[in-house]
Amino acid sequence: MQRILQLSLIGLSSLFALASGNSAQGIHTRQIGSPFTTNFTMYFGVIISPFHDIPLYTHDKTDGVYNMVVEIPRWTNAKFEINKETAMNPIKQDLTKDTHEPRFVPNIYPFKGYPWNYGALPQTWEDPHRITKDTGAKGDNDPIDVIEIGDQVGHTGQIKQVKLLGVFGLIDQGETDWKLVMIDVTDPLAKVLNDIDDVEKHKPGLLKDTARFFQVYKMPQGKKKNTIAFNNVPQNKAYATKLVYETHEYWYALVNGTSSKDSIHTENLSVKNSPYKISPDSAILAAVQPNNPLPPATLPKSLDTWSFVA
Ligand SMILES: *[C@@H]1O[C@H](CO)[C@@H](O)[C@H](O)[C@H]1NC(C)=O
Ligand SMILES: *[C@@H]1O[C@H](CO)[C@@H](O)[C@H](O)[C@H]1NC(C)=O
Ligand SMILES: CC(=O)N[C@H]1CO[C@H](CO)[C@@H](O)[C@@H]1O
Repeated sequence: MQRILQLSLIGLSSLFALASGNSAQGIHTRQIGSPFTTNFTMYFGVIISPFHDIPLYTHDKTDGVYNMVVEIPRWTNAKFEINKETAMNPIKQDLTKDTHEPRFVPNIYPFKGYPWNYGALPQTWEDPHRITKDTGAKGDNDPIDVIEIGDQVGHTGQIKQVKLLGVFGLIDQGETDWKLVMIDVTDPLAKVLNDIDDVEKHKPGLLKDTARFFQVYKMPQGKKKNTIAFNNVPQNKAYATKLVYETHEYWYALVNGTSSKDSIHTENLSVKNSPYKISPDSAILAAVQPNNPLPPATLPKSLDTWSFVA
């Protein structure tokens, strides 16, 4: 399996248009439109899919270090995410279900936006056609989510190299939505944080408050309190590692044409045996608008306030 999934980084580097070196961290982004509007779109490379073409493993399967795509920087509210329904899966701001306006997560007292850098692991997929045994709920149809607990405030579109510490089994509105707890390998604490128990030792309170955040963060919009599997207790690194491998297999079955992709865009430039592989001179890539970053729109006034939930 591992052999099949391994990507030729050398071949890929030309697609990535790397600034230097051959790591995924050097990937350029192309921005179109104003942040905090429905137009905002951030593409990766010239052009690749951050969902399918950025390798999951930074080195190989054995060292526990992965590439993370940062979607939402710490202390911010805009719900940026890898967009599955757009070709080449750029980052866009999620829209509210009812009014189709850009979605913001409220400031849940005492938090300001998201209390950690938030994003996803590329080349993973929580298969909605499968019920997860330990949660009793189906997958949420997204790449697996990451909370990155290091000191550095990240930026949207950043590729971080992160190590795995554990995982929360969030059941978000009836779907399994794992939240991996990870730390940037360059963080001063990365060397002493090796498993979930180390987090409480060095960052007391963080896990407990993270559990509460996920339970209540949708309540201000009138949604039910979320539940967390295993009585709100995060699982350890060994458990989380198995999940990453499993969601990586599910992703591979998605892009190799085995699993039904439904509305997901699976075009990619690098996945071996993928019927969705396209060439760098494809019309799909040529159709992407040129770089045209515009200044951000004004944030909603509601983001200057706190929401209190019982
Ligand atoms: C989005 O882009 C279109 C076309 O360029 C423009 O007419 C519209 O005003 C933009 N919308 C926002 C919210 O910026
Ligand atoms: C597709 O991926 C799945 C999951 O890894 C694997 O079992 C299957 O053999 C693969 N099929 C092809 C044609 O590569
Ligand atoms: C979904 C999609 O765009 N699939 C395309 C992927 O690339 C192959 C080969 O270029 C095409 O045949 C598919 O239509």
